Amino acid sequence: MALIFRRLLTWTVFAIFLSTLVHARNSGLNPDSKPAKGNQCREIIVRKEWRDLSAADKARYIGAVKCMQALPASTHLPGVRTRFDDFQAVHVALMIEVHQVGQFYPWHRRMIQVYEQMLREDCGYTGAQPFWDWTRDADDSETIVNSPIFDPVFGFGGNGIDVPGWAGHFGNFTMIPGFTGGGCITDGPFASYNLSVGPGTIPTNHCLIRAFNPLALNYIRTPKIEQVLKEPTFERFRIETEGTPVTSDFRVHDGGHIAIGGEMIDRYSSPGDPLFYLHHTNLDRLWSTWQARDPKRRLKDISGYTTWEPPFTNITLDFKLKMDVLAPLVPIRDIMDIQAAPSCYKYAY
Ligand SMILES: *[C@@H]1O[C@H](CO)[C@@H](O)[C@H](O)[C@H]1NC(C)=O
Ligand SMILES: *[C@@H]1O[C@H](CO)[C@@H](O)[C@H](O)[C@H]1NC(C)=O
Ligand SMILES: *[C@@H]1O[C@H](CO)[C@@H](O)[C@H](O)[C@H]1NC(C)=O
Ligand SMILES: [Cu+2]
Repeated sequence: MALIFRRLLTWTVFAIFLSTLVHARNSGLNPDSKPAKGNQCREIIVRKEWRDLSAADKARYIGAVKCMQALPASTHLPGVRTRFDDFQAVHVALMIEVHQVGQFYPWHRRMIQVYEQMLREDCGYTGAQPFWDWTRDADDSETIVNSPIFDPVFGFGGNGIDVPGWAGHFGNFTMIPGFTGGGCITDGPFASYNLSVGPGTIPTNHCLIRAFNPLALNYIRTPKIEQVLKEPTFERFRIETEGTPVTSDFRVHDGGHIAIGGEMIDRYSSPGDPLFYLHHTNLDRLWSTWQARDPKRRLKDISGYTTWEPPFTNITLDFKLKMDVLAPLVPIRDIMDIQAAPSCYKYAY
């Protein structure tokens, strides 16, 4: 028995050693973006889909988010009371700088990684940031109300109460059909947490609103995912996944926001819904899957303008991502590879 255990231990240590080597080799594919040296990870955490977490791990994640909602704020942005609000307010403050531009994907990757790090360092969470694999809900059913992500105990609570005629605005669309709900959520761990940042840019004391929209599931099914993973350049991948208002119809990024509705379709204050992080983590997973199909090229492929308005500048790997006082500036170069510091995570699938 002891011998078997010792062999197992030796094998585990050996396997960890081996995977370090393999990763060092992979990073070496990338000579002029210099990740190796200072960017090696001590540990790579594994991000899992929400329903693949154990009940205990779900409870630990929700507990850590509630911890963020009880910690004092670090920024001085309008409306903030807690650390959770800080992230929402940073997104409000930077909305125009980080959407429909080259830094859309890198900035959201960084935002989630800083959020994950705070859950771990300041709230004792030991797992990784979970993601919401849209296809698990959208492929088989016409309605998402039964999704485990909306479980009142082991999830984030359900739809808002019915507000007849609730109409959402997202991007250039003045009215999107198909919403249900539209009022305050009434169950789950976040029904008692009023937001103070948003809606939009105006700090207001308000409940978390949801408005499920089953029509949006058309945009987040497997065929759409397979289609965007075939895009040959980052430029096309970025536009074809971020969607409106750059594209005239919705894409996967829009689809997840609209499917949940309410605060989630507010382009400024959507991180007020804790599900924002599961949705955007899945978008990050999509980008990293796309990158992994041709790492030599795609770990360096970045493009797009840096602003909405002229004079236009093309983004480069040296462009610095900011997070107010929540984290130091990092150049895009440093977050291109999720398995290098400061990111240090991977996806379970
Ligand atoms: C939360 O916001 C709602 C309006 O959205 C309001 O009716 C309610 O009184 C607020 N609750 C608290 C405790 O401030
Ligand atoms: C949406 O609005 C932006 C900014 O006003 C504009 O540049 C873009 O062409 C519009 N897109 C569509 C699809 O109407
Ligand atoms: C910006 O990038 C586009 C597309 O890659 C290219 O056509 C254009 O010449 C670049 N502009 C500048 C100023 O480098
Ligand atoms: Cu955003």
